[in-house]
Parts: sequence; structure tokens; C-alpha cells
Amino acid sequence: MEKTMAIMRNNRVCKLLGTDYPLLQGGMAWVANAQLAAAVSNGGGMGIIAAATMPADVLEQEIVKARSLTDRPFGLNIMLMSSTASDALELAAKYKISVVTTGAGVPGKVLHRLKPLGTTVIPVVASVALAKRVEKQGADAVVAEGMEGGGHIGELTTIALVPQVASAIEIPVIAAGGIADGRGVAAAFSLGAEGVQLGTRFLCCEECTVHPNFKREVLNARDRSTAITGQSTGHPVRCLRNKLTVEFEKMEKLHASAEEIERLGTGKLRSAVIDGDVEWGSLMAGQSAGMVNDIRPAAEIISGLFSEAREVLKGIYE
Ligand code: TUI
Repeated sequence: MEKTMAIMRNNRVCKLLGTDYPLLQGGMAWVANAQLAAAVSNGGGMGIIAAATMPADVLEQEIVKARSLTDRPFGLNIMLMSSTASDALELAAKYKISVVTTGAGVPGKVLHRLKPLGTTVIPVVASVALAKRVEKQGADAVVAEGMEGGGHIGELTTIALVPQVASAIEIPVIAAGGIADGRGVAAAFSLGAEGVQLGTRFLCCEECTVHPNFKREVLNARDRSTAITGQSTGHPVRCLRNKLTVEFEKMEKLHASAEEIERLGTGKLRSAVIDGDVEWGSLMAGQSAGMVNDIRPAAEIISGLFSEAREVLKGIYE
């Protein structure tokens, strides 16, 4: 690793996370398990286990497994809309997880419970208002996630959100949404971010256990391969287009009830990730899927992102 890279020297995110690179892996539900988190942490980033809807005993096993796979710190993502969020919170406390990210909601409870224990808490935000609120509540940094990202998303794009959040708060901002290569990393730093979070790129790393059919769909994706569904229910989700997203679109056009629409989505992420059902499963992925064209080890992806970012930034100023 080149220790002299300017964006890593005295970088507040590296210091906060205790990592070589200012990079977090996205907390992808059903995907971000111990194996992926350990691979990212071993590669010099911050690997994250997604608690998502995991029952407490399964999550506990993943935490123990990750500890056996890496000596480096790893984190836990708590999806605030999940019914198992409070179990995940207690496990984060029990295992003294060093870094906790939150998503899809307002993380007041998480901050209140974990800050006194010394946990580094990094909420994912999709607005300036929430960024300011969590800073006041003691958050250590925020991930500002644009709607280019996969899964549950907000309204603003990364290019509009990140600089507005960076101007509004003092704590470090980590950019997410649409970043999958060194050009995206360079852009994020230009927008005022001091770190990046990537999800979709890590779907196609060697250590990711997502079903090979899902990986193939990401590799085959183009610029317009994703769609947003669930806007009418207030829970917009970005996925790769397939029979499921077409059915969602039909139902939303017919003004189906929120319950009917939510019912159509139930269990579909699991069937995509575990069973490899690429027709009717929920292929949550971001717009950067069109840039993901190979399957490489996580460590190689991470070092490549930052060496490419360096070349991009050097090239612009030469
Ligand atoms: O959380 C995510 N992405 C996710 S969670 C997830 S699990 C899932 N499974 C089945 C169906 C739906 C979801 C899949 N993808 N990203 C972090 C994120 N958080 N993006 C946007 C937000 C967000 C949005 C609004 C955070 C806070 C928020 O606050 C609302 C408010 O009142 O300000």
C-alpha cells in the first residue's frame, strides 16, 4: 500500500475506523455476512455484517465467525425498519462491536445505547436535516447515501447530497451511492467526502457468497438496468429490472394498496440472494452495477479503487 496517498494521509475516517483505507462496505441485507465483512476488513477497509432481519442467534454466530476470520475490526449494520433491530443493538453492545452503521431510519435509540459504551456510530442519512440531527445526538460520522445506490434509498443524488451534507456538519462525511471505481472515489473526495461506502461493487467480489445467478445479473447489467419500486408505499427500493419489478410497476400503476405491494416484496430478497431466483427475486443493486464487469478478491478491489483515484486526481491537475 502506498502510505503517501494524500487522501489517506491524516484521513479522519481512517483514524475513526482504524483502517488503512477510508472505505466501508455497505450493509447489504442477506449478503453482508461474516465472510464478506472479514474479506473487506482483511483488505484494509471496514467490513460490515448486515444484521437486517437475521434472528439474534444467527447474527451472534456471524459475529463469532467474523472474529475467527479476521484480527481487524469489523462493523455491524442495523436496519432500523427491521423487527430485529433491538436484538442487533444488544448484540453490538454485548460483543463491543467497534463500528455500527444504521440505515433506513432515525437512529436516536442506537446512539443513546451505544455512544456511552464508546462504539463508533455512523448513521446512513439521505438528507441534510437528518445529518444535522445525528451530529447533535453524538454520531461520529455520517454516510451520505444518494439514490443511485441499491436497496432502500432516499430522494437526492450523491452529487447533490454529499456537498450539502459536508457544508452542514463538522463530523466526517462518507459518500455512498453510484461509486464503483476510482473515478467515483475521486469524485466523492472532490464533493467534500472523506471516505466512501460501496455495496454493489462488493456483490461481485470473490468472497461474496451471493448466489452466482445474482452475480451474473450484476455483471450483465447496463446503465439503465435498475428500477425504483415501492415509491407509492413510501419505501422506495432500487433493484435490477426483472419480472418482479415489472409486476411492482403494474401494481403501482393500478394503485394497489401499500399492503398488497409490500406483500409482493416479502421474502423476495432471500430468494434472489440464497436461491438465485433472478426472475422473481429482489435483485437489490445500485446504478453502478453497469460499471461492475469482473469478479475480483475484495482486497484487490479496495487497493485498485484508491490507486485509480490517485491517477484520476493526478491526471486532472497535470
Ligand atoms: O438501508 C439502506 N438500504 C437498504 S436496507 C435494506 S433491507 C430491506 N429489505 C427488504 C425491503 C426493503 C429493505 C435494503 N437496502 N440504506 C441506507 C439508507 N437509509 N438509505 C436511505 C436511508 C434513510 C432514509 C430515510 C435513512 C434515514 C431516513 O430517515 C427518514 C427521515 O425521517 O429522515
